[in-house]
Amino acid sequence: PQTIHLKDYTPFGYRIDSVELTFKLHPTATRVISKIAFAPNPAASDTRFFLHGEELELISAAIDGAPVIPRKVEGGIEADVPDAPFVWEAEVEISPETNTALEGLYMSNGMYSTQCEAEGFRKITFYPDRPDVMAVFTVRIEGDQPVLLSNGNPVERGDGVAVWHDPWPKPSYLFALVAGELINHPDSFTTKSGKEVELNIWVRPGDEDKCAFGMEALKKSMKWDEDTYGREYDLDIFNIVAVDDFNMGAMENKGLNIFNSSCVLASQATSTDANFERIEGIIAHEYFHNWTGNRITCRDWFQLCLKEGLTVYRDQMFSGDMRSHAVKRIEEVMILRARQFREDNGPLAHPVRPESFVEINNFYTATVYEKGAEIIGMLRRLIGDEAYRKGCDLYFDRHDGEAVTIEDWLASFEEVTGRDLAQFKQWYSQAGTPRLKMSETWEDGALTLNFTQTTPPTPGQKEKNPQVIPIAVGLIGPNGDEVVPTTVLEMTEAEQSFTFEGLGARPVASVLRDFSAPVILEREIDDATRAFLLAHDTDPFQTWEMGRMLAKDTLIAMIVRDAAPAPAYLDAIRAVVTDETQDPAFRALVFGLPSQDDLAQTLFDAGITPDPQKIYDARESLRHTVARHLSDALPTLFRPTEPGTFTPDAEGSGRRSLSLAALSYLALLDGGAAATSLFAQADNMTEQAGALQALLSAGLGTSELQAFEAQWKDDRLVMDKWFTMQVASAAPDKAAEVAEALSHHPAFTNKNPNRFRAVFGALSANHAGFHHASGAAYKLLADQLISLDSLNPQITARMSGAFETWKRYDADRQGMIRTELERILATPNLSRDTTEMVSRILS
Ligand code: DPP
Ligand code: ZN
Repeated sequence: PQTIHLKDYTPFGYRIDSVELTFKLHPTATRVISKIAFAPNPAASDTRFFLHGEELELISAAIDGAPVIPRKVEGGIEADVPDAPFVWEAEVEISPETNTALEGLYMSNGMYSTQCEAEGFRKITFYPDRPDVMAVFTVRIEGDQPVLLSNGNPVERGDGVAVWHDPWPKPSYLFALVAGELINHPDSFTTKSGKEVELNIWVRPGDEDKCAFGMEALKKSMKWDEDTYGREYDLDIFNIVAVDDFNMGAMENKGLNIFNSSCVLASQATSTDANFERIEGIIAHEYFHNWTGNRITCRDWFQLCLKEGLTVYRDQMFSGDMRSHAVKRIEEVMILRARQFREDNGPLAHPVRPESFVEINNFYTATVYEKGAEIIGMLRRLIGDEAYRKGCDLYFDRHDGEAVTIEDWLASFEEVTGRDLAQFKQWYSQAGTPRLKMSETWEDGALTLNFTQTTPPTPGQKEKNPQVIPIAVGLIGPNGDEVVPTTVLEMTEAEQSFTFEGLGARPVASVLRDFSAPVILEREIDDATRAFLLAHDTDPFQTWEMGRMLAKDTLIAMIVRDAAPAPAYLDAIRAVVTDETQDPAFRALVFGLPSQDDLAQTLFDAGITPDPQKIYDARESLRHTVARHLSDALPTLFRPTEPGTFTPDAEGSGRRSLSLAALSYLALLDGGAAATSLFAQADNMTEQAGALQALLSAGLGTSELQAFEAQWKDDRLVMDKWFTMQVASAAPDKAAEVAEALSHHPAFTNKNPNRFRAVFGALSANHAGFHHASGAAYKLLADQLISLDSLNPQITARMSGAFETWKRYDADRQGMIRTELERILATPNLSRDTTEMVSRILS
């Protein structure tokens, strides 16, 4: 397969004045007729007329009305064209029903749907399928489905036909079409300039009672983008469609967002609080793309973070405004560390703006998304809120309707601030997580913080330069009062010191408040100082972080030295979780233990080969100790929601998360009595699933598991939870067996990405089970990936990331994993997606 390089970018030789598409829908023989007005692009030097096309049967083609036979070339076709504007016409045939890759036009449960990002449009018709070619589309759909949707505004809605016109120029990856028997949940929104917009959420019959929450989230998002960024919606209609078979979470197609049903359908009985929170965030994310992604898009796929990092940042701020910034920030850091730091530490590490790729689908990563969002947060912290908003306004004004680059984005901020962002820009080009070492000196009322930054080598990048690191610091006096409020230190050198003068007594420094930069802070700090910060810091992230470090150190000592759990940790968490003055959601977060994967990475970083079984045993042992230590407090902390009072808001969700955290410890003491009764009484999925989870993780719950299946066998999304919970809570020596058995369950199918992930995503997330010494889980996952690859390369490639941490483990495990990876790679006709991923993991 061919490697594509950022440095090789050249503009396309033609611009497009208009696109007219006609779809004659048929499950195995859909006809797509295209009429495209091209004109030479004066800005381009390469005049080759190449159109992408894959898996298309060409029926006919014509240029300016005269039939032509284009030349077939790798990945598409070429033709000789006039040196003046011309009209290209083509008719192709495609087969949506047999399209299991879920890319292009495909069928899912009897409905037609599309997914074109990144390069799916080339499976629909011949086209310059690249984001820098933007055009105005008119789409005619002929089909006997009652609902026929595409982008833009409806022009004609008749029997068996619909015509849609999208006035905003867009790249092909934002094209969408949906046809099926769908029911809408309608509403409307009046924009700040008084324009009324029709809103719809379209679902399969039976799901119409699960749309109200998503609709509220959409309206809040529309309002928030007006209030916070001054961005207004720009069409007469905004449609959202729920689709069962979908590779991603959702897709921001212009005016027609398509969602994985798991990311939009919500109800008290079937969705957990975490589902509600995620749905609200994803609806916002896709809506926000209308400006950051659609109106202004990416010049090429190397710039993916331009729209994704920024839009993730925007959805994070939205969720913080809707819920709690403190809790949201802690959750973001947990995800960043679990996914992005993990990626950055292994063979798949890559810059936020990669320099080359084989298959772009492999770069929809935690690095592009989550680290991309952190970069926006750092930029804002460095230049301040006002300059950030001014820079955004300038970016929107200057580039509306264009396909641009990271350089264009940064130039807007350089202009409004007069700053040179050249060094800052390295956050986009340098892979790897910077290590920030800190020491302190205290002399004559002055506290000096000395920092050193280094970034370890990553694939293809041995040498690293110092980066710009905003370090938010506050100082707490010995009596617990804050003596210096949060100050942002701007580190630009490899080594740098910052001094705070005129201090009476030596304060304790609270460093990297709000996790002000995506770095690993290495700081000598004793348990007493941590406990002091945990009790007195004004920064919620730091208090949580201190609790987390105490927990981690305790676990590491238990794993490495068979130490007993540290009293400092046990006392500290008791103080926080029983403190009724604090937010229950925050207390629940402090209650949670670090993940096994996190502990494995920490051990590896300390030069110790992680033993997954030992990690599991230590964590289980600590769970029992915490349960006993807090046995008096648990019954009061466990407070089930009064039947009939459920609300899916931050307040209710926080209360339930603390209560359920308590329940999971209680289940270790009471033989499952409290959980069993909650399971029977709960009127919401959060508590029903939480009770079942508590039972399963205490080794109980067999009959509840059966009852759950009987109750929910007809609900696809709830059944995904049923599959996941069993694999996630299986004992290390049983995990592969449980997953294997579930893969033979009549409701299992590898054609539905949600179901496949429910079982095999859960298997790879069960750390001790996946890495069990028998190697059974490695083999099972490899078998599954090999059979999935020919159906759905995108999901196969993504899930092969389960092996990305293989170099952490002992020689036996490494040998077994290498065997499986090589076996996958030797599969005949392995997809480009999986070939690239597995090769990178092995290298
Ligand atoms: N649908 C994916 C997202 O919104 C890709 N654009 O992030
Ligand atoms: Zn996105």
